[in-house]
Amino acid sequence: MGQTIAEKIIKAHLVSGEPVKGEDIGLRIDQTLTQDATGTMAYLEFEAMGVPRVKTERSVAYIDHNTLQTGFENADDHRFIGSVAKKHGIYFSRPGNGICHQVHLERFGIPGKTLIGSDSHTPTAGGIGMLAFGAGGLDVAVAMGGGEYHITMPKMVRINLTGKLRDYVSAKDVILEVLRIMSVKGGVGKIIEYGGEGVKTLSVPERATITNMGAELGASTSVFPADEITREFMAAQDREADFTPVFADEDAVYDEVIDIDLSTLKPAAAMPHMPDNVKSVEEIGKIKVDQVLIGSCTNSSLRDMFRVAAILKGKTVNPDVSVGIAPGSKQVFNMLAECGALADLIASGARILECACGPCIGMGQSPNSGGISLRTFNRNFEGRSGTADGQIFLVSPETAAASALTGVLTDPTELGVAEPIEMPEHFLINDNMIVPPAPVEEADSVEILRGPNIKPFPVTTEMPESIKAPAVLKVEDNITTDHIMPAGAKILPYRSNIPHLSQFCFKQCDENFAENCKKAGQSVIIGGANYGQGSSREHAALVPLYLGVKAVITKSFARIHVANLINAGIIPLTFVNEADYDTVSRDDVLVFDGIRTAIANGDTQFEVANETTGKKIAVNLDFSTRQREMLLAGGLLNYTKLHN
Ligand code: MIC
Ligand code: SF4
Repeated sequence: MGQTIAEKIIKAHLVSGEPVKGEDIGLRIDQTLTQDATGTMAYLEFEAMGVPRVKTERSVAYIDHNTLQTGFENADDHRFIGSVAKKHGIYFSRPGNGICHQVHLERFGIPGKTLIGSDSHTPTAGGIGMLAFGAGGLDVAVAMGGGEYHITMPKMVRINLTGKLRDYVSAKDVILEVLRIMSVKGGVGKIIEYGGEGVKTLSVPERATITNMGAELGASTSVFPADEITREFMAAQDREADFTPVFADEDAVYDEVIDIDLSTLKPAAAMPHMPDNVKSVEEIGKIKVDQVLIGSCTNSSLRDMFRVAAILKGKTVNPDVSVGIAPGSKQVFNMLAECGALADLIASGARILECACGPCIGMGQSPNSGGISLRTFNRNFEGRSGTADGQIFLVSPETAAASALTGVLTDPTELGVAEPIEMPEHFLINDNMIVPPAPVEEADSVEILRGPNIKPFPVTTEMPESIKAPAVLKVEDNITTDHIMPAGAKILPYRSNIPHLSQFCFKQCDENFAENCKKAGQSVIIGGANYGQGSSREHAALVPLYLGVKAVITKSFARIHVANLINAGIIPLTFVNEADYDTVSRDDVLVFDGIRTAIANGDTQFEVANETTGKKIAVNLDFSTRQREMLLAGGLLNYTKLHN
């Protein structure tokens, strides 16, 4: 039987388990990446493991998230990461060099290899045929130490692309269509592979836009074949030697097939406040716009910037719209400057931002009260922009640029025929902002620079035999990690200071969450479906751990978050009967009598007693053997220590 792309790469990297759908498998990881908002914690964890030098083929530490330096915290964390990188064999991409996923695609990604990154959009590298997963910092630390990365063998979905996109319809519209079809839960437990004749019409950056937002589907990852177009891209990056073709077999078998005819797609937008709330721009109509932001790891390539520059050239942005543009990398920025397109952007009145995540993670550029903001980003969760009532629409660079001129949401196909975009045969290669690690013989003398913002991470203890705790919080479906542990300019600087962060936990859902947890000592959270979707931030598990959360019971979990909970030693449970969700109320006291023995014995179900109502709640203990051992040990760090 033929194999899919993912099956081939998994087989070549399989260290433990059988690649049977639903089974736990351990993979050898060739490359890792971190960014600064999750990196400080990941490197503290790596240090705690006591491994002197990374064992991967390539590990890169990027500084791209916390670049707004309103105090010493971010700058200190950057210096800490830089020094750890130097000492332990990690390449360090300095602030200003660009967004991790964009730079990794340009300079480091290799088709057919595996990559994990402490950022949920790591699957961007699937655009060049890499099997790339977003993961918690601790998983990345373990992989840097040479450990396996564990996932549940996913189902395989094929998205069959035919036809060709019309002028001014773009890759963003493709992934928005996939989101419309599959929803933010539709990708859970699946790898999405793109294939078909239409693939040949898409450049590498366009493919990367599509794999990037596979994260919003909840998918394990997304991947394109590595073909002649990939080879050309890599050759233009002076990296042809790293190219290997990667294809699915003709007779590969998929669990699900979705057909999309590119030529029928229209410019689309994801409306507030979910990436799957998709309608065509035409259907939404010409609503007035207050802000337009172009950039982020989804849409900040040279191709995207050229398209925007061509639309804005010789024109002025609408007087009522604030327009910001952040090129994705120094390479993109530099090339825009050299060819004069940057001058067109500046002349139009756009505000040029540094090449970093910036407004995507609420680091500046929050919109006005109730403001409508069109963004080429990937997430429009409520409050993420930094303005609680901001209305964020996710659109393509073409739609963003056209609307920046008119001041209303505008279908860019109204612009008529698009000038073809000439991509350079050779990108400008200058890696002077990537600092290589110190040679092994000098590593000992590298001093780690630790600022006062770095606080130790919460201590985990072995799981007790029984737990008795109140349900301090009950939340709905689709709770994101932005709800659990908000980001933004005011909070992100404390990513290495869990005690300080804890006061912001779940603030959007319950002002007094942190206080209530502290009062209760230990506690339980009740959630709906797809709990923990969105970011890979392990802080959404570490902070509840610090606050005494012992278990989370939900209808279902998002993949990375459930792994982070287990890594932190918090028990993730799902209702056997979803209707039981309605039988638990906030503050009910729940008793988990004999939970340790049940998990140790390999039981697949367990009864939680609701002491307040007298009812019993059946929950699933849906864990692999390794996950059971981790939970019993009190998390991955304790487990790793036990097994080394
Ligand atoms: C995000 O887009 O939410 C982030 C910031 O990149 C996160 C990582 C984080 O929370 O630090 C992600 O997607 O993993
Ligand atoms: Fe950065 Fe936004 Fe991409 Fe996250 S989604 S890596 S914050 S640009």
